[in-house]
Amino acid sequence: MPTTVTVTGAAGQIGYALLFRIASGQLLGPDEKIDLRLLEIPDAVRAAEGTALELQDCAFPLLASTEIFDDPVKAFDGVNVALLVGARPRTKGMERADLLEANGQIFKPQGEALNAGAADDVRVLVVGNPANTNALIALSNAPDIPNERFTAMTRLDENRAVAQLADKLGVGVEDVQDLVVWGNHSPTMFPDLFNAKVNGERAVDQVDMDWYENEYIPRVGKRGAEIIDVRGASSAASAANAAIDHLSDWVLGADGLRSMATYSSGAYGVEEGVVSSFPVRVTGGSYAVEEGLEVGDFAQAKIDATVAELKEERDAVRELGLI
Ligand code: NAX
Repeated sequence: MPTTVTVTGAAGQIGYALLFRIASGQLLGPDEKIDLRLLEIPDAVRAAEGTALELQDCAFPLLASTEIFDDPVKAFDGVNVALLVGARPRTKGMERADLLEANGQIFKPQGEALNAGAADDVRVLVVGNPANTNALIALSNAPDIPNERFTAMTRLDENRAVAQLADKLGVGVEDVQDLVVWGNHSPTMFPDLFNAKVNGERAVDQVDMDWYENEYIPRVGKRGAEIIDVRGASSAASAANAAIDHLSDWVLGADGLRSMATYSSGAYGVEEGVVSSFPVRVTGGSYAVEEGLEVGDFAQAKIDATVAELKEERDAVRELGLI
């Protein structure tokens, strides 16, 4: 039986960078056939149809079928892997509460639709921003699905952090291990060099603290804005790449620690009930928050600041009746 993979926002720029990689086997491996479902709003269905024509023209041996939907109930019926990419961007004059409300109108019904029809083994990755809180909205509206089946993407932040550190130290990205980011997918996220290693040695010992705090953390946190400034459009291929990394690690396993935003059970003092990025270890198709890591005063203050932002977002969507 093929695995059913649903991608929302399929006609968007991340969708375009993502679908071909999924269909070619980079998400689930070279032996897994895929029933691909594309979910879009009615106005973008035709563009999604165009992408489906191109998928057909690739003649991917693993792509068993491609279907297009504008109804989440149908798109998520029996889904095994759901990539929630489509979201409402912030437009001029929009307040944060408006943004959360607009996205609530997307992620609440999608959570309900997943609850109604997803397969028992469903894995959900929320990419659409504000990703952590959108994941919280979706999981809160899917009471029959265990919370740990919902994750939000901070892997792009992790990959950015790894690449920037490797560049600074003049090493390969493969020499950097266990570099995880904590907290929100926003400029407040915290890339942790205390638990990361470079060629087996503690990363924080190989950099200057002033560079770490005043150059590295802001550079990684504001990388999305830098891409928009230089490219004239937001990150797309790198975001799609991170989504593939996140889900393929979750399904197929990975060495070392990874960053995933997941429902907090209170570990490391992160308030229970927010969706925060944690260091996780993935084995046998499931992940667990790593226990016993070093969190000193510097790291704790950074984690507290990013979690404070998550709590504000959580309170705002609670007030709006979305969770
Ligand atoms: P685009 O605006 O190119 O595409 C979004 C697509 O979603 C559009 O085609 C739109 O029609 C569709 N859509 C809107 N509402 C929908 C609904 N209810 N059901 C199905 N589809 C719907 O945005 P793109 O550049 O692809 O980015 C998508 C999202 O990813 C944005 O929210 C963006 O902020 C977020 N990102 C998240 C990142 C992360 O690391 N977590 C990084 C990259 C990116 O910024």
